[in-house]
Amino acid sequence: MTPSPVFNLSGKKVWVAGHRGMVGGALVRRLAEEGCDLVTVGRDQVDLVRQSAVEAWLASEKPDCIFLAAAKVGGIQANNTRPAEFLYENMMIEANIIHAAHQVGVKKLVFLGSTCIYPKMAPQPIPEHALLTGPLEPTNEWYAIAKIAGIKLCQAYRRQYGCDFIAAQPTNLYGPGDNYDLESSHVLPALLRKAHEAKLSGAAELVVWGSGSPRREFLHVDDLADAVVHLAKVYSDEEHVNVGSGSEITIKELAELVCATVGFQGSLRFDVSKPDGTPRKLSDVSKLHSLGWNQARPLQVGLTQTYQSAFG
Ligand code: GFB
Repeated sequence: MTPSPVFNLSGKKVWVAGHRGMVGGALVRRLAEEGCDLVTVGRDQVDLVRQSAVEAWLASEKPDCIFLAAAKVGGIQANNTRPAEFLYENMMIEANIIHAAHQVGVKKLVFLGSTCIYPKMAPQPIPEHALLTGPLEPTNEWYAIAKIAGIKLCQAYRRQYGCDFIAAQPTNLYGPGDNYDLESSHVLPALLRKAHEAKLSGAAELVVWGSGSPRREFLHVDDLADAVVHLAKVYSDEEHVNVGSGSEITIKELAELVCATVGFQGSLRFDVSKPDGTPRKLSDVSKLHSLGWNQARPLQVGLTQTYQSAFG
């Protein structure tokens, strides 16, 4: 049974922080259905890493609700090679926005984390309470530490000041607005681009990073946005909530699915000089389901939609 809303978005002033990103863009699309007064601001006007800029913006806008989707994000290689940027920028963005939100009396804040917050060898599927029970995956521990700090900020401001700040932990995402740069992207857009270009050029093979054996869970970003808006309305508690599809696939299987979707008929070559990262990362989504959301589209459907909109 779906819990009754504890927060009504209709008529509220809502700021999507990070609206130019993949997640923020999806939230803006989804929130257009909620009858709220949406506000956004670009980095050219407010640099979220600067505390004074964030404080001035929030003091002038005074939103009722914030979706905190702004973040420095990237795939395994970007995370692994730019640790300072991933740790510093994410910690600053979160701390600035969460503290200033408290100062101006924001009624609801939803912080977006990531399933990489969990220990590398967490039990699968990963329950929310696995947080901080073991060492992190080294390729993304910088980003993970920043995201864990964001969850803890929400909890701390709830405990000390009674703020209704919640945290959602999306799994690996894909969809409109994704990054297709092969050096900094995640695996799914990278494979779509590689397969598309290989098909066009008539290449004999496609290079997949790592062994192909890691397992990942993928969620379409529009499904994520729908789940997060649902949580904003029905959820108010200290513990974060996993948001995933509940299904996993190996990277090799993903590469095969991408090749079939794109129509590339060459072979796969696995470049084991590249890192595998965490071996498995499947969210336990029973809490999300118990809160009344269970709408994830099948990967094959989302992949076809994404390929057509990005390359069709
Ligand atoms: O999506 P991805 O970059 O990030 O890589 P993570 C997932 C898996 O796909 C790894 C493999 O095992 C990669 O080695 N892979 C195969 C590829 N071919 C490719 C390719 O062409 N490009 C990329 N990028 N990967 C990220 C974290 O981890 O997940 C972030 O680094 C964040 O912090 C994000 O949490 C959701 O799933 O390993």
